[in-house]
Amino acid sequence: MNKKPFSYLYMSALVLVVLFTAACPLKVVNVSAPDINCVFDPSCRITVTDSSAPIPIPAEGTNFLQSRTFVGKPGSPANGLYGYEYRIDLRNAVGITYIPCISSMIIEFGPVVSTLDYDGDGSSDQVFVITSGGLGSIGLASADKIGNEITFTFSSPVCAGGRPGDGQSTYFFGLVSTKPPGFVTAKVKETTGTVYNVQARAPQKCGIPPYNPSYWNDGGTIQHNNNCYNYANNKRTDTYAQPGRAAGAMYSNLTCTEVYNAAIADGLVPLPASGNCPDGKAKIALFVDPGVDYHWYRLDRGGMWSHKPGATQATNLDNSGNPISNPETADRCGDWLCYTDFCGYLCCCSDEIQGQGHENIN
Ligand SMILES: [Ca+2]
Repeated sequence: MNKKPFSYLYMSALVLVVLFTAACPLKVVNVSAPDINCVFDPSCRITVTDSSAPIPIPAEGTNFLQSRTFVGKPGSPANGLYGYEYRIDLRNAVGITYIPCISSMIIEFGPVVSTLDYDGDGSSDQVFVITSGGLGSIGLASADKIGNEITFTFSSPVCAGGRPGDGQSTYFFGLVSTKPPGFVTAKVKETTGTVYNVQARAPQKCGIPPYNPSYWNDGGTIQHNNNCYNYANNKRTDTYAQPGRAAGAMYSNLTCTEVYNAAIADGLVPLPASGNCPDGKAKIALFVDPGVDYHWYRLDRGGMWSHKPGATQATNLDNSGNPISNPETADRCGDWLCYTDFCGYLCCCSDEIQGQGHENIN
């Protein structure tokens, strides 16, 4: 294990990390409906999926956070991208002991598409607010991104009313991702400072990586410090990650049961009976050479499997030099190691980008 001395080089790396995680204001523009739909559909008509969840503020009546999603159609600027719109509606919420108001909302959204021109002024934008032709009356003061989280601060507090129908709603505000929707927990903040967890929809964090061995086969730091478990999870740690170690539950014997359970302790989930991983997760397979070693394979976006034996190069070939359509039938025996035992499949939160998987492994 290489331990690097604490150095000024390391300190400057830390400073850089801090700079890159600082709040980043997104460019917000006002738009009108149905014009905004033309960004997503050549006929300017979009088909939407709506969901909503109540916000547990101290109020009677009804209130909700609405999540609206749609897909960019061929021939439109947003072809193949996913549109997301949100709206907080307190119009029919009635304060009980006081009139509650909401000041901001935080949602884990991930990368925001920044190449589309929503207001038609010729320059690209990141967030749009539908200030005419749609519901609501309150816009955004700002949208700030820190890491994967975006804080939407409303231009004025969104308040319940003294009787049904007297409360307020935000306008729809929207943004675009390359990833399809999944359920997340948004944080909605009252002006009192109280934060409420509310179900919403946002881009799925997980994704399936393509086979791209050049990232891993650098002949240096990445290749030599990331093993089959790193590769299967598509997460570079440079620590030769061991199943269960990050969770303090590392295997102690090289058996299927122990290594499989150690991976579960890391947060990976057994493959459902359907055979398909949920929530955009990636499918990986575990084998052991009992008492000697374990080995992992991953299913890439193209439908074929690949692996990275220890510190050697990532490859999509088995030990006989054949492409791997099924790791259970692949040749898994070499001169020294023979991974005879199939332990099962697991699902992990990988990513489309090499090395950027989201599981907490180490
Ligand atoms: Ca613009």
